[in-house]
Amino acid sequence: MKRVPRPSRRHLAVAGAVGALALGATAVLPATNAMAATGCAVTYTTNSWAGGFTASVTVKNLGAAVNGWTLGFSFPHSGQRVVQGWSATFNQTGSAVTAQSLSYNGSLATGASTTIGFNGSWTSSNPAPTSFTLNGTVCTGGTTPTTPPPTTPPPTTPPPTTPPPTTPPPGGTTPVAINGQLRVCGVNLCNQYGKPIQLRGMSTHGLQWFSQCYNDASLDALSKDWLADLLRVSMYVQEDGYETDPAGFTNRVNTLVDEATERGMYALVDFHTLTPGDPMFNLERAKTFFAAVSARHAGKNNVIYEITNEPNGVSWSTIKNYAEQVIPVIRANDPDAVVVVGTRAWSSLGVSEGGNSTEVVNNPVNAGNIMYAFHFYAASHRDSYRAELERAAARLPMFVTEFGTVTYTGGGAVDAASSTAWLDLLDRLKISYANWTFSDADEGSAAYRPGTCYGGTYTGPSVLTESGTFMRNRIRTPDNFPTS
Ligand code: IDC
Repeated sequence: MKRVPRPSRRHLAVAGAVGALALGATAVLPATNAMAATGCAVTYTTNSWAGGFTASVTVKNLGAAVNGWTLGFSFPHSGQRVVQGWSATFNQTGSAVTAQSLSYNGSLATGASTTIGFNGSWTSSNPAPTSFTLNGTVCTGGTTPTTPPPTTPPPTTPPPTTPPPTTPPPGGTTPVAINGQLRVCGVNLCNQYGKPIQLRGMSTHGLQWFSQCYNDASLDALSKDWLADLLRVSMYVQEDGYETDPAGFTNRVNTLVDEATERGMYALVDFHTLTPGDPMFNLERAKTFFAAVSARHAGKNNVIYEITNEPNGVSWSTIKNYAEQVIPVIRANDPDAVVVVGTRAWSSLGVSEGGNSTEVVNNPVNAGNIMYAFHFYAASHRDSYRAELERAAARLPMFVTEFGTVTYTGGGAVDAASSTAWLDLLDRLKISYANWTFSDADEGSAAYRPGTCYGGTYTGPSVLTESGTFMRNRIRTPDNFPTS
């Protein structure tokens, strides 16, 4: 532990003032303003199981507006630890915890509230903290911290001879019921227990061409026959897509997100930019679209946002600039949602235009809880692309939001050997993926034979293409999501 020289009284007083100001550290608030934050109220709720818990902490500012805040509290019991937090930067020293606001939730007007949370661990008991501070001011705003009793009793002593009970996932066995709200932890996508998971699923084709393929029967097949975790909803912006009917396409996306939700699948909302390759061309459309969609689904825990499909012919710094303008629009409505950012050269981390992932590692998007997209087509992209993805995945949270078993044209024969090598790599690295496409397009990448979507039957071997058969076999294998 770092040894700090004991400050004199005078230094202490100065340190106190700086501490108060630190709440608004980046703001030009006079110290008195920050000090004027005389009140706050905190609601602390937990969902607890043997040895672990998820805490949700809502902070209401009853004092003057602040721009940047730090919440402080102490755990009553020495065995309580923050394991993985979200929507704030958590630090724990001994039993004292601080949670510092992020760029998107630092401004709290008088009367405004924000919710942060964390996964924690505990040993012999898990009581709620009894006192909170906001920028150093004690929260006396009246809300009593509450801790419902653990849903499973704490371990008994002496320890049982049978293995400790595993907590059944609350509320069912679908991917979303088990994993809940996802968040990025390190380079992984983690579930509500703070454990890395991989989502495996399918991408729609362009909604402007294949909406007949997305109905109750086909989505039931995807969830119950394919056992998919994820539906990527591909909404082209050009090529007769969103730009021709923003309200209509926003509705179609919203409906499909609802359909995925009903079936306990995650929904990946793909703003499918392709030509032109500069995402800035669609910046205003992206802001309008994501403001609407994120507001509509803010209360859900299964929505992931993919803000640009395949930037091409543009620099990484342009893509980063675009991301840093679109992400705050989403976060304003849905602060916890994971956002995926496309990468240079058709989401190849730059490789298809002669670059590599170093440009992202050295200049990441300035936002938390985000991942980066990587796309490949197995018959066109092989070892050198696999090597670059593996290298990048050690440093960056990666999500394969689109790939094909065929060539990059979307057509041609399935390359089973390369597809197997790719999926084995993604499984080993726990990289989530969506396959192009869950449709009956007349091209090798489509999972269903042409005409299937006019027939109404989506199960059984006769409706699947070679790619569909291959992908269904891969996706159907058990997920074994960790729940403790
Ligand atoms: C392709 C479709 C094809 C359609 C074309 C239109 O498979 O039916 O005519 O788009 O632009 C991508 C893109 C994706 C492509 C796909 C296959 O994200 O839109 O779909 N692909 O070419 N990147 C690499 C390959």
